[in-house]
Amino acid sequence: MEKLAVVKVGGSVITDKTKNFTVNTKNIDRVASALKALYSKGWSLVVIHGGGSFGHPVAAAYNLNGKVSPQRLSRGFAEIRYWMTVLNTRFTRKLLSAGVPASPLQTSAIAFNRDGELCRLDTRVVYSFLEIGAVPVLYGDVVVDTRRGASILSGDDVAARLSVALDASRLVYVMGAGGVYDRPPSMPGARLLREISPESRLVVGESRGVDVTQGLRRKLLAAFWAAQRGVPVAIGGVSSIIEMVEGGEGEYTRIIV
Ligand code: IP8
Repeated sequence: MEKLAVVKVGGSVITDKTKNFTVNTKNIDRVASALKALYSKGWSLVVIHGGGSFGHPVAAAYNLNGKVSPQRLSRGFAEIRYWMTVLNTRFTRKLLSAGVPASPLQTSAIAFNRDGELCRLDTRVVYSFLEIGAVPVLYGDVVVDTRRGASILSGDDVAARLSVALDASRLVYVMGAGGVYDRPPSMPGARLLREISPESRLVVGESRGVDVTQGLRRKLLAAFWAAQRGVPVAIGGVSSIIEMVEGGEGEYTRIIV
């Protein structure tokens, strides 16, 4: 498929990570209008969003990535599934209103983890959505884990895996900070890095709010994994979505391998 972009929108972009179950309407509107512009220009899009203040606090409360009793596990599974569906519905509604044929696609219905790592993903469903011109909207989710019962699957990993499986022309990570900095962006003198490679020496700080999937660290590993398999990858803020997908000049970070 020509002109296919996989776009992961961070939970820190579409929710307020400091206030549980709160969406960031302004940012969602900005994401929606950028995606609409790309769709109108003929881009096929796969969108994946993160858990933000809907998924992460609930996953932490039920210790879903640690040791839990079977009762806590099934209850936690159900609660996270519920809250991620709520966030996905609210996000998708906005995309639809902006004119993007966004179609919710439950990640846990097509993915399995093994010991906390993605081991199986049915990409045929995603591909068939694209074939009819729909924009599948997946998300980081709690999934069945063949060893632990259930565990968290980050949207960062789903995005990387899909971009390689679907041979995407671009993988884009949209995050709250406008890209990758040489040190945490809140530190004085922090500088946006235009290019990074797996060899780059970075000081990665802690994410704001609760983050059970290790924030930037995990995102970079996923980004390097896809780039090493031939997918051009960019990481940046909401204002650079179009440039990142089209590969134009802009204030964002490219992955070089
Ligand atoms: O925010 C995690 O996805 P991410 C999803 O993309 C949950 O890492 C349920 C915490």
